[in-house]
Amino acid sequence: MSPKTAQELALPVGVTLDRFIMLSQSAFPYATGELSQLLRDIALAGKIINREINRAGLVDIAGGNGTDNVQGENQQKLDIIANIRFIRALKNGGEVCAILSEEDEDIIHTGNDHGKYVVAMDPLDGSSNIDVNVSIGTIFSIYRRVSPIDGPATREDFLQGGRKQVAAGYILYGSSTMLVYSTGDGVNGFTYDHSLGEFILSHKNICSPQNGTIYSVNDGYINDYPAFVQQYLTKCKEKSCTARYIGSLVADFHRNLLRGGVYLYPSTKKTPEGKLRLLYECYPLAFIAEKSGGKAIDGFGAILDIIPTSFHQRSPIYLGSSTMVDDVMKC
Ligand code: FBP
Repeated sequence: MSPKTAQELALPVGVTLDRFIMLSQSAFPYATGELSQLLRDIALAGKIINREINRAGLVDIAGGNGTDNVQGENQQKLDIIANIRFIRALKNGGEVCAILSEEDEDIIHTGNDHGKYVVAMDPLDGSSNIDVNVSIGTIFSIYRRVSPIDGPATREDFLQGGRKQVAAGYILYGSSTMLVYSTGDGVNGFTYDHSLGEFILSHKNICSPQNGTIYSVNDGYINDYPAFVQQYLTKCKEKSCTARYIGSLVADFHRNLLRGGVYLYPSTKKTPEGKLRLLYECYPLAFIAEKSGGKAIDGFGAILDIIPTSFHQRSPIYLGSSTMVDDVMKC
C-alpha cells in the first residue's frame, strides 16, 4: 500500500466560523470588526445553550419554571437559561447596547452605551418541544442603532423595520447543532463540531429551492384559518404534497429551506393577528428566506415591509420557496 500524503493523513477540518467572519469582513474595507465580534458572541452563547440542552435530562433544568413571560406563556426553565446566557454573552461582548427578548417585556440595556448594535431575539423557540427531545432553536435579528452613541438605546432602535436588519439568523439544536445567518450577502450554515468546540462551514451559500412539495402548518386549526388558506391547503392535498410539521419554527423552516417547502402560521379566530412575533421570529426568518431566494409574506405583502409599532406584536406568516409562497398569495 502506497504511503499516505501529509494532506491525506491530516484532513483539513474546514473553515471555522471565526475564519469565515474574518474573511467576510475583509471584503468590507471600512469594517471595524464590531459586527464580527457580535456574531462571535452569539455563537458562544449558542455553544453554551447547546451544552445545557444536551444535558437537560440529566440535571434539573427540564420542565416548566412556574413563571410566565410577557406573552403570558408558561416559561420553561431552559427558556430562562437561554435568555440569561444570551444577555450575558452580548453584554460581555461589548458591541450590543440593548436587547429585546421574547422573555422580557421591555428593552434590556446592557450598559454598553458605546455599542453600535441592538439585538432582538427569541432565545429558545419551540419551547413546547424542549422536554420531549425534539429540535428547538434560537432566532436573532441585528440592527445598527439609530439613537446617538454613548446614550441609552431607544424604542426607535428596535422599530426600524425588517429591511433595516444588518444581519439575522438562527441556531438549530437538532440532530446536529447548526448556526445559519446572513449579513445581507448570501446565507451560510455552520455545523457545530463538539470535539473542536467550533462551528465549521458546512452549508455554503444556501439557496432555497424555488419550488417544493412540503407544507408545514398546524392542521388541527384548519377550520379556524382564513378561507384562502383552507383553499391553498386543499390544493396541496390534491397535489399530494407532503405534510411535515414539527411545531418548532426553526426546525420546520430549516428543513424547508434546504428541501423546498412552505411554512404557514395564519391568523386564526383565536389569534386574528397571528401567533408568531414580528420582531424576533418573522423578520429574521423572512430576512434569511429572501437572502436565499425564497419569500415571506403576511397574506397582504412582504413581511420585511411591515412597519412595526410595538415590541411584541404578532403577524400571520407564510414563508419558504418562492413559487409556493406565490401560490398562497394567489389563493
Ligand atoms: P415559542 O416557543 O418561542 O413561543 O414559538 C412559537 C412556536 O412554538 C413555534 O416554534 C412553532 O412553530 C409554533 O409556535 C407552534 O405553535 P402551535 O403549537 O400553535 O402549532
